[in-house]
Amino acid sequence: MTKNQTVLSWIEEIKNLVNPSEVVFIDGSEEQAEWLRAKAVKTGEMHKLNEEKLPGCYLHRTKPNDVARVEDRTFICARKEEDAGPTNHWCDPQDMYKKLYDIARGSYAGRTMYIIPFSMGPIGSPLAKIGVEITDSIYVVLNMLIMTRVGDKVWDVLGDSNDWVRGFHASCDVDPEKRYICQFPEDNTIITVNSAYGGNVLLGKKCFALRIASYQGRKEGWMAEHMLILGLENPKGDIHYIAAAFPSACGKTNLAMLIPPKYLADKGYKIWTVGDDIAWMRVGADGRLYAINPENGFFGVAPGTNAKSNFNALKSAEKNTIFTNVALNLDDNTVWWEGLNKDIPVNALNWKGEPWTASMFVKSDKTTYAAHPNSRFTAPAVNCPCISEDFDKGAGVPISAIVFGGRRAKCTPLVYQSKSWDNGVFIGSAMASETTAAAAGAVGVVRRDPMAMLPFCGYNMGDYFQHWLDMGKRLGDKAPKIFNVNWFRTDDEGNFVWPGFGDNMRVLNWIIARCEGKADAVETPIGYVPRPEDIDLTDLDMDMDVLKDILTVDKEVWKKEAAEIEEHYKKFGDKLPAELRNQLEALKTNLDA
Ligand code: OXD
Ligand code: MN
Repeated sequence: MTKNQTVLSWIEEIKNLVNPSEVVFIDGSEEQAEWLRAKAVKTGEMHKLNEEKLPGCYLHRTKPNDVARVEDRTFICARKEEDAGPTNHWCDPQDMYKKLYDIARGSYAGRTMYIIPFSMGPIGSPLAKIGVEITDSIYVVLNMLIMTRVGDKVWDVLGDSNDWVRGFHASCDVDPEKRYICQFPEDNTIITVNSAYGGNVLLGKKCFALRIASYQGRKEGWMAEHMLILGLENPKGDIHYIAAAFPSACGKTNLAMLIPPKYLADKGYKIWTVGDDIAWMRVGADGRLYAINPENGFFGVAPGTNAKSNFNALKSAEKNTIFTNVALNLDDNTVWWEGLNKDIPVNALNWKGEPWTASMFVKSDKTTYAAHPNSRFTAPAVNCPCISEDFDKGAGVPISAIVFGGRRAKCTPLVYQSKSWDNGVFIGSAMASETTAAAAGAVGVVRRDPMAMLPFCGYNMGDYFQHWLDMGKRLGDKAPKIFNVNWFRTDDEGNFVWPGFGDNMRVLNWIIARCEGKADAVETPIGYVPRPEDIDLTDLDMDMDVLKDILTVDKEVWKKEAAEIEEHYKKFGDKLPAELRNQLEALKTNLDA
C-alpha cells in the first residue's frame, strides 16, 4: 500500500465515481496472483489449460466485437487541438472527462476495483516510469502482471512523488458505440471504457509506453518508439544492438527472436531479444543512444507463430501464459491457431467458443478460422530462450542501428541505408505499409505510418518529426545509422520473394557491417543499397538475379512514391520541418538526374 496523497486522492475520486463493492490492491505476490487466477476460472473469465502440456497457462475469450485496437475511437485530449495534430482524433479534455465519467459512473457496482501499481522498465531504473492502473477486470490484472513489473516495490520507488501516470479502465458493457481509448498527455492520464481487448486496456502498453511517453519524451529530451530491440552477437562475442520499427503485425516479434540460419549459427552468430514492441531511448553519458524495453512480457500475435517462424516465441508461450481468442482443442485441453502446426484439431471450440472442426476451415475465408487473426499470447519475457542478459539492465543497451520497415509488395528494396540521420528521419516519416488485422478496419490497404507511430504518437506528428531531427543534432556523429528494410516484396504471382524469418539475419549482418564500415554499397537516389554480392546467400536456394531484382530501385516507381509522400506531407502544414521538405526535394532531384 501507499501513503502517496496524489495516488490516494485519485483512487478516492475514481472509487466514488464507479462505486465498487470491494477494492483490492495488487501487491505483486505469487500468492495473490494465484488467488486471482482461481477466481477468474470460477467466474469463467479464464479457462485453465492442460497443466502438463501448458503449465500455468489460461485461455480467455473477448467479446467478438472487441478483438483489436480501435483507432477511430482513440483520442488525444490535449487542451489545444493543434497539439494532437492532424493524425490523431482530438477532443477537448473537459468535454471528454465529462463524457467518460458519465459512461463509467456506477459501472463497478457489484464488482471489484483492482489497483495495480506498475513500473514500465526495471523498477528504479533511471529510464523507467511509474503508473497506476485501476480496472474492474481480472483479465487485465493478470495480463499486467505479465506485461509490466507490478507490486509494492513500485510504491516504495514512487514515494511521495506526483510523477506517475493515472490509468483508469472500466469494462462497462463492452459496448462498441460507447468505446473510448483516451489519453490526456498534459495530465498524465489515460481513461479507457467499454473495451477489454489488450491493446486498449493494458494501459502500460500502447496508451502509456507510447502515447503518453512519446509526449513526455519530447518534453524531457528522450524518445518512446514502437520498436523492437535486439542484440546481434558475432563470433568474436561482440554484441551490436538494433532498434527496429515496423507497423503492427509486420513481424517485430519474429525479428526480435530470430534464429540465425544454421551456417551462421555454426559460426557463432546469435540473436538476443531485449524487446519486441516498444523502446524507450535516451542519450547516455558517453553520448550514444541507449534503449530499454519498458515491458516485461510479450503480447504477441498467435496465428502464424510456429516452430519455424518463431521457435522462441512458441517456447516463451509454453508456460505461465495467457492466450486470448485462440482455439481450444477439446481432446487434450490445449490451444491451437492457424499456422501453429498440421495437427488441426478435430474436436475444438473456435475463438468465439463455438464447436469447430477442421472440415469447417476454408483458407480463403477468415470467418471460418478457428483462431481470430489477431488472437494473442501474453508470455513472460523471462520464458524466452534468447532473452538478453541486458533485458533487466536499467541503463539500457547502446543502439548501433535503427531500422524502419513495412509491408510493401513492390517499390521498396529489401534493404537500404539512409544517407544521414536527417535523411533517415525522412525515410521514417514517409514509411508506408499494407494494413494488417492488428487494428480494426480494411486489411491490405497501403497507409503511411511514420516510424510505425501513426496510431501511437501522443502529440502533433509534425512536432514529433522535429523532435527526431533535434535528437540527431544532440547525438551528432554518435547517432545510430538508419536503415529501411522490406521483407515483403512479391513476384508477379503475389508470392513473397525473400524467405524472411531466420534468413533476415543475412540482412542484419549487412546492416551491422555497414555500421562498422566493413561492407560495400551502391549509392542510389533513395540511399545506399547493397550490391547483390554483399548479401550472403550461403545455403539459400536463391538466384542472384532474384536478389538483384528485390534490391533494385525503380526510378519511375519512386517518382510516384515521391508524389505520394508530397501528398502525405500536406497534412502537416506549417508543422512539417523544413528539413524534411528539403529531403523530399533532394529525392525528387536525385530521381530526375
Ligand atoms: C501490438 C500492436 O499489439 O501494435 O503490438 O497492435
Ligand atoms: Mn505494437
